[in-house]
Amino acid sequence: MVTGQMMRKLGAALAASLALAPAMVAAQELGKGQPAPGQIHLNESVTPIMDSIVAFHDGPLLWAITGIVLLVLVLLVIVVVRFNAKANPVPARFTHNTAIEVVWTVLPIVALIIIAVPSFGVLSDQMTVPDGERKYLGSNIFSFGDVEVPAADLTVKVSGEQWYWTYEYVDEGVYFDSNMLNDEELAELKPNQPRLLAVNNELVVPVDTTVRLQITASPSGVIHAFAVPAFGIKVDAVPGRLNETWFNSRETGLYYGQCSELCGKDHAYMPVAVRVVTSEEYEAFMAAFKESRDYASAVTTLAAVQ
Ligand SMILES: [Cu+2]
Repeated sequence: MVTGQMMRKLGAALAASLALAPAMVAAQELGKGQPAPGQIHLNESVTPIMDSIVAFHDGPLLWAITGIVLLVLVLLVIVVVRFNAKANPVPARFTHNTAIEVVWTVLPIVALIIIAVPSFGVLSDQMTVPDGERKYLGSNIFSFGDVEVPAADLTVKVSGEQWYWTYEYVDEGVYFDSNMLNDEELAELKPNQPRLLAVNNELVVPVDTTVRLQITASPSGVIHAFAVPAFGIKVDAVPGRLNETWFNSRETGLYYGQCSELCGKDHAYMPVAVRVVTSEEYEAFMAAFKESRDYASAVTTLAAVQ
């Protein structure tokens, strides 16, 4: 019988997903700064912006989508049970019902407003570079902002090229290119780093420092998008336009992201890698970089990425 088979398949799928659950938890613990196999939640947050995104997702968004899915499921079950050909051999002939049309217009509007209110707060936080005065939402997205963030201390200009990123420390006047490592280079240079995410030159920034990002793309190029999930950043990189966002990472480490705008043939091969180091390490790196104007020799002041 078809239903029996379906039930058995459903049971098997349920058992499989339960068996996967411990693996998922372990995978998430590994997943700081990068995705992990079996991961089902967002990357671990290390910035106030990502805190608010996680709180928004786990709070109003999850409740809203769960409620909507259950409501639609109940409506579908009612339709299937009460209005199938056997239970309801003579269908009604009417095509309009003003009351129900008002309800199914107004209810989605209310749901969207409930989602929009905290969403706009998070969005304006993302787009407003800290001046030291403004307070940010952080994980309490229903506050009017109680997280203090220091004013931006460092400006990095990011440019999307075909197909890699360039980074410029605007105030220091030094810049470099960042290219993905292919499989041979990865095995040789950084064997413990993730495939398709590891790069030759990571962007180096200090911990607990507000970094202003100015994001653009090559004038003769196409639109890219600069994204680092653990920081809660995703901004379009548009030729001829300077978009701004910021992050302030509270933890050192290596954080990966990817170009998030379909930009062309190597869209999947232009990852973002940001290395957050202590301020002493950053000072030494930057002094060496300004002196030599060569990223490869400056980065030797830091421990090697393996
Ligand atoms: Cu791109």
